[in-house]
Amino acid sequence: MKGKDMLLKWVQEIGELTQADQVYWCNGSEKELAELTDMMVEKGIAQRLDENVYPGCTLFRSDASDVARVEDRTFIASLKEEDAGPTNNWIDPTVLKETLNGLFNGSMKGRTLYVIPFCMGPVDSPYAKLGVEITDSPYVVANMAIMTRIGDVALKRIEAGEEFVPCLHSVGAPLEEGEEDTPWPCAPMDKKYIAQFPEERSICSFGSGYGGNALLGKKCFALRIASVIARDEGWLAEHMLILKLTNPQGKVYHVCGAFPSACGKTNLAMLVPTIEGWKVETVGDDISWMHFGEDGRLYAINPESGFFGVAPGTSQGSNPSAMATIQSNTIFTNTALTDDNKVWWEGMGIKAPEHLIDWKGNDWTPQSKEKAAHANARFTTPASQCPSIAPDWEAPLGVPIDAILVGGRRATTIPLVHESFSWQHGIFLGSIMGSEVTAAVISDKIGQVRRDPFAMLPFIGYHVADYLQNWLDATQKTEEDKLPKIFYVNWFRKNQEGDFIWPGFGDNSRVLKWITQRIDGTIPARKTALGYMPAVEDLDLTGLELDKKELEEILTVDKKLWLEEVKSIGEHFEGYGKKMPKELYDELEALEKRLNEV
Ligand code: SAT
Ligand code: MN
Repeated sequence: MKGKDMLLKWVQEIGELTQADQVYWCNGSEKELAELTDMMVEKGIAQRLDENVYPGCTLFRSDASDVARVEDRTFIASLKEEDAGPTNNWIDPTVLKETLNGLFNGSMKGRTLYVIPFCMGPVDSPYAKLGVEITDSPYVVANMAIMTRIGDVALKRIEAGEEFVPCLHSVGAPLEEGEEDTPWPCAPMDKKYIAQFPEERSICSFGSGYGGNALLGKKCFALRIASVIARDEGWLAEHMLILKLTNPQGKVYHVCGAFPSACGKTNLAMLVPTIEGWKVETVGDDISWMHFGEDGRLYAINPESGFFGVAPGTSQGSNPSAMATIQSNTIFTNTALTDDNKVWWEGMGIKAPEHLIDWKGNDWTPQSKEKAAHANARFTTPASQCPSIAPDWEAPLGVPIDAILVGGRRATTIPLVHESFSWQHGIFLGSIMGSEVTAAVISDKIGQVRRDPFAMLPFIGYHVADYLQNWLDATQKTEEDKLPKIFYVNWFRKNQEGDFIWPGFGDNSRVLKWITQRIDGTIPARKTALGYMPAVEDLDLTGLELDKKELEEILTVDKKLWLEEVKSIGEHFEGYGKKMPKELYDELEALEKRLNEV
């Protein structure tokens, strides 16, 4: 959609369809956000935390059924089914629109319709994209105000004639005359729809108020719709953190990392190195839009302006920068609440108090069987407050990327780190990524390994084979030696006792150091069947006491397990259909051959 007139027309149409009580245009001011928050506190939708400890912070509790993304209810409604590919749910867009029209009809009765113009990317970036979300959820407005640049800054660009993505959202719970509202209205599962229309470049989300289902700038726009735009325009929209790394000599590197939801992207993006003289600064923790610069290198911008991070497990030890960031102006969702109005969650590094109110609003004591915070409890917090934020995190043209990490949670098989032989081999590594499913999605498969190419399985807005082809095509846009080096990492290997072998968190800087040495060509590597790997001695392990045998184990190729892996990768490729690029089958064959040679 384009232009102010189209926007006004669309808002009017939706206002009539949904029968909202009133329409409110968000300007993005601090005053507006403060008033909205006051209103939500007054209505009992939100609770203010202790102003002395957590100024400007609120806590929300979701409905117990509405706690994470819903992939089964997420649709890519492309004109042709084959364009959605085998990994997406597809419904004919005409049919889906009819269903949605029925659902949105009167869905905002008794509620305010908020219009949120928003900008994904720095407002002065030529790579930024505009959107307008219509929602009946004030919680969504408050979150969007943190996660994106909302209001007049975005409206100005729309008024100047730029295209915008219309994003329609309703919690799907109209209020009849005199009916009392609930703190977290939403619709039952079979009425939830998270719908993307790739050709039209529009989004329609019904029935859920949570995270990626409702904050439509995030996964729906910045990944599903943007991946389609990126394919058409020749760039990349990816589920990746972006970090800036400085070595003791002051040399700077930028690294992107693709990891599935709840696999530590936020922690890695804010890592505090445990090795002397190294520094990590944060550019983004979830999404990276990468364009080819005039010099042929890939440059990344973070389209978001906040972090929607997993609370459980976040502590002074695991992520001190996140802990400092969330101290003010932060929205907490589904954490536990202490008797003195502070938040608490499992893995916060603070002993559980004798009494809490759990995420469902019930009394909780350390004897309780259930967790006090939901495993997917989240904080929504402004990036600008992060002590590790890179000074140039809003650079309009982005930062040049030196390395791309791919990885997931795998207790076995995948070594700590290996480097690809070539760009094509690196894309192969991204395409075979597997990870244990986390609580970031409502699923009965939590804990089971699923293939998740570039951590984009739930976020590719088109055919997965075409998506992988778009990655391969990078070598036609630039010379291979200008492209980032690709590394496959796995921080999550476990020993026989089920304990993690690698300490992770700040110690991941040791792996990052090896990666920069590989970029600079200052350290040799062992050539293995999988790729280039460090020997134990090649890693800087100063000050670490680790079991050498276990370390060797996570830096070895287990031929038997890998031959099984090859079989499973073959099946997974077959599942992607005939369009799968031949280059990836070639890589699989070459891998099998190398494995059989050792
Ligand atoms: O709920 S979100 O999709 O925004 C979080 C995630 O799964 O990464
Ligand atoms: Mn994510």
